[in-house]
Amino acid sequence: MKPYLIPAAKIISNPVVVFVFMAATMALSVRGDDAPQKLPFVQDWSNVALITMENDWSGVAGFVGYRGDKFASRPGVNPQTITADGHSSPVNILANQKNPNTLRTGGVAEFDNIPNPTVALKGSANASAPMLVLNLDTKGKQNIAVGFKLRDLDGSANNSVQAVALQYRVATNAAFIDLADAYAPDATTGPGVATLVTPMVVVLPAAANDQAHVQVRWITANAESNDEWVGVDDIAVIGDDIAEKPAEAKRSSGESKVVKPVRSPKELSQ
Ligand SMILES: [Ca+2]
Ligand SMILES: [Ca+2]
Ligand SMILES: [Ca+2]
Ligand SMILES: [Ca+2]
Repeated sequence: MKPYLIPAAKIISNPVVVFVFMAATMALSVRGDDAPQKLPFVQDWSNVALITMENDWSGVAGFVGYRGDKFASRPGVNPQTITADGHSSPVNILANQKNPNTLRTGGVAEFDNIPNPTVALKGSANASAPMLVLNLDTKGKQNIAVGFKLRDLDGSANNSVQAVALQYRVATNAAFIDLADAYAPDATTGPGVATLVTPMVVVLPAAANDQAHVQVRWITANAESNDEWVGVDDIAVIGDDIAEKPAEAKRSSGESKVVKPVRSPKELSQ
């Protein structure tokens, strides 16, 4: 960010610069939550100070949660089929929550007062398709791998078929594209059990390589019975550097590709 490099003395001596700088800083703070994040990127939600206020994502680089009101027409819709942009639904985070068993409100929540803090999703009649959106900058990267764990946090009597889908898009005004390999038909078990962990690793399609702005979205949908909280935890996104063409190849007219091996899911999870 160039403004931060301007010597303080010059800023103070120029009121116009001061005004422009303040305006730019304010704009950045408003958009800070959906600023694309460079790779490698990790978020395990262990810093419980990132989210402190209801519906405020400004402290969490790259993430915004939405409640997804009326995004599912009825209970039991497969969230893979919900691909519309979510910006029209309310920005949502139920901050500083203590107990997934008793938090009946659906939406996106931060459980920071449990042994392993996490952000989580739960559908309801109102929050019919809550979603968590991560903004990424993949410039110079390829083989973009997204790893995460879905955690059943809900040890209450609820025992729903709680499906969670992962989607992505490159243009932020396009429909999302579902990633079938990362679909969890039911990320929870029950009743009275909160132990299931579903680890996932998926390599994004090549369309996500080398892009200034890629969005990845986790989305669930109101289940037919009482929904359960599902944590979206231990998120890691990595990519391989796009190799420069060797000098020899640049001089010749032929297309010489440098192919790097894709990392296996086993390696990623280590
Ligand atoms: Ca965690
Ligand atoms: Ca918190
Ligand atoms: Ca459960
Ligand atoms: Ca339900």
